[in-house]
Amino acid sequence: MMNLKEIVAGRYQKEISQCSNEELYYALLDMVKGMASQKEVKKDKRKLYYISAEFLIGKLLSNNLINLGIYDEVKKLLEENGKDICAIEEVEPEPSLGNGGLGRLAACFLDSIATLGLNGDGIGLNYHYGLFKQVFDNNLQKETKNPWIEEQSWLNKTERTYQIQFGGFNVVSRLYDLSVVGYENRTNNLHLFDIETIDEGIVGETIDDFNKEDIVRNLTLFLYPDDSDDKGRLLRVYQQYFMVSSGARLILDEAVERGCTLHDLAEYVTIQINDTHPSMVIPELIRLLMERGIGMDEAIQIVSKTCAYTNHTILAEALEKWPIVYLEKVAPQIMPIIYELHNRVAAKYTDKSVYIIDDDRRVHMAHMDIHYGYSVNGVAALHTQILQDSELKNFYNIYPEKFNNKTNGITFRRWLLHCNHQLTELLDDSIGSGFKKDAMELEKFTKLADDDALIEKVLAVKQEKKTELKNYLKATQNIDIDENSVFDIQIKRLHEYKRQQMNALYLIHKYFEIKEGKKPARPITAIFGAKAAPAYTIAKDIIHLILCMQQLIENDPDVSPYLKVVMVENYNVTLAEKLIPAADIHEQISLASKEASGTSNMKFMLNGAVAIGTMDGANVEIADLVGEDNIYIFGESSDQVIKHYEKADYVSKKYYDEDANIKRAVDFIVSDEMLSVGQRENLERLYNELINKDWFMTLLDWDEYRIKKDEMLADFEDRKAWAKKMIINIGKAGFFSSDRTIEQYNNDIWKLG
Ligand code: 26V
Repeated sequence: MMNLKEIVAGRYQKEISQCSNEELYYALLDMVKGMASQKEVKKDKRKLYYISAEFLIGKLLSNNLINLGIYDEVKKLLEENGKDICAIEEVEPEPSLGNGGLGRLAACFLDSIATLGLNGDGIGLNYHYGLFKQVFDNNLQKETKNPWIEEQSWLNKTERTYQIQFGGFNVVSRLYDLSVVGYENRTNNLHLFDIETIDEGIVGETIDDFNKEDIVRNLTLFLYPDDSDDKGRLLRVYQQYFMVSSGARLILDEAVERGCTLHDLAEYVTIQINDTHPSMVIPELIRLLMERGIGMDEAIQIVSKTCAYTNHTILAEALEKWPIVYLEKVAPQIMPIIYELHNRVAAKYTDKSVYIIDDDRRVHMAHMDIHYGYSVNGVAALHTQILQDSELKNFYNIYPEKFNNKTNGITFRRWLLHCNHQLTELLDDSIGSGFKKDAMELEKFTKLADDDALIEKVLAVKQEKKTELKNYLKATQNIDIDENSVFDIQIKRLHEYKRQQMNALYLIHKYFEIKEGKKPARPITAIFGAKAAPAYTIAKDIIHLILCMQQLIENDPDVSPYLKVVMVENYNVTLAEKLIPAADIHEQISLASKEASGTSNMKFMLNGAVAIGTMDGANVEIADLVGEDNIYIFGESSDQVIKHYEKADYVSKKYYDEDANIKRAVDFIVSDEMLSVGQRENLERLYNELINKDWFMTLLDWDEYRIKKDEMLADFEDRKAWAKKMIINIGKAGFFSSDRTIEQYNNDIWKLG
């Protein structure tokens, strides 16, 4: 370890004990950056680039200390000087470079790539304000700026710059690097591109108060700016082209530095395209290869052996299709290539559903990836199956050999070692420390499920984490929760398919039961954390409903001793690290077929929470592993749901009319009580949506959900039997280590040395 004492003396002419937490944070930042940069990196011939519009990396200090193997040592040194490492962690701002699962997955993957000693870097954008910061005002979500880049930060400014050409003007792209420290292994890089001319000053009071057409100043200000209008959507295309053009140049330059002739690029490089946001890398690479003297046929061939595509959603509205007029405006130089790629497909196939350009003159980004990439993967077994059987069936028929599944995973360094020291220590004591390198060793824990002493300890760890959460929420958000209640947690982006509204309707039902004198065996604390996209009206209405319920119940002395609803403000990685270890129950209740995988389900399981969920995404694999006694499954299957869509036979009004409980709960949304704390416009809109449309079938599974959750809450009271479920969940979580996922990507797709 470098000498913290000396760094502190050099910077501040003080002793550690005399420093503020801020001073210590910056000194540690210095120290860790120094140590990371000193790591020897062997320069392999073949290299992976993981290109993604999002990297939701979370705070880095503790994670880097853990991965460098010096966390305990630093913690002790600080303690000896009267300092608390947790308080120092609080100083670090969280980079908000992602929306949710897709971006967090990319961050877990970088950790595992470095930990497995693989030669692979990330490529993305250095958004200055990132995703918005959520604040609640009058029970409504408001979006504000989320600046995270400080004078001293994890970013390293490099000398690498590129001229990026847009239709009619240029910008200068500059590379910033962030070290990705593997667990007791090599250090890789996250390459984040930015523009030299960015101007944070152009943003007014609200986050959409800036000139969206002033690309030279606004390009990297926000992640996914509001895309409800043309200008916002165009800005996204500018961002995407900027990212891939900068990235493609970096990739080619580095390959040449390693001795590549460009004709042999596919031996030197593999590029993983994370969803369709980076898909323009395909035509851009072809263009750059041609610019460097390679013929069109050969360039297309080379790129087709270099790029691989991961699909993360089957939601039609999330599969990008950019109008040709947008691309002509942003990057006219790649359009001739896209036409050529399209024409080659059109010459071969008569089925227009596999074309790149459709009759409305839109470019289907995923179609380009599938035709001109060498691998297509889904992110959980069910998801990949659905892609093959329905969503991408016509492509699967052409290229069965390209399709493969890679079930998602999570890094255990952050989601166990870092966020749950107590459980880590208990595992260390009971099964040894092998699980830290080989997650499958957790399986040994399941053999101890009947050990009474262990059961007590597992319950004690959970209790401690619940108390920690209680204290944290009190200190940071002034929210009071009862650590002896059951903690039921749903945290994820707000989307109708994830069905937070179904959970809310259950809680309204509980409210009525309590009013009628039917009290739960133990108080329930239902916790939500979610941001809604700024232009997604119904999602924001659901947040409004939950916040109104929070207030209404809080003010009702008949109900508040037994039920508490909490929506935490500005849910992010930092909050997830506190919430997940404290959960008793976690909600994975998406409409079957819609959640590609989910990854919080894996994090909760690893931390000893039990799921209530549908047979969707990775829940299916979790259920297979833990068995039916250790997970609460309900609801219609993905096959049944897909049939409802095909036949268009789901009518939510029918459920509303025929089930008195549903009717009572839905009506309560527009009751006088609710309207006394909420806005009529929002609540009525949500009410009407639920009974007249309900595209994601909230009411379909509601009754089964209610019955299952009641059963679960009753089971929770047998503490010993419940602890056994916790132990099985923890012990079976090894499969969901992102080290396993990355090993599979490497064996099947990347083939790095
Ligand atoms: C993008 C858009 C763009 C515009 C309109 C609406 C919309 C909705 C969603 C998205 C992003 C979809 C991609 C995504 O985040 N997928 C998530 O990926 C996770 C990692 O594989 C996976 O665990 C989640 O199930 C999946 O939803």
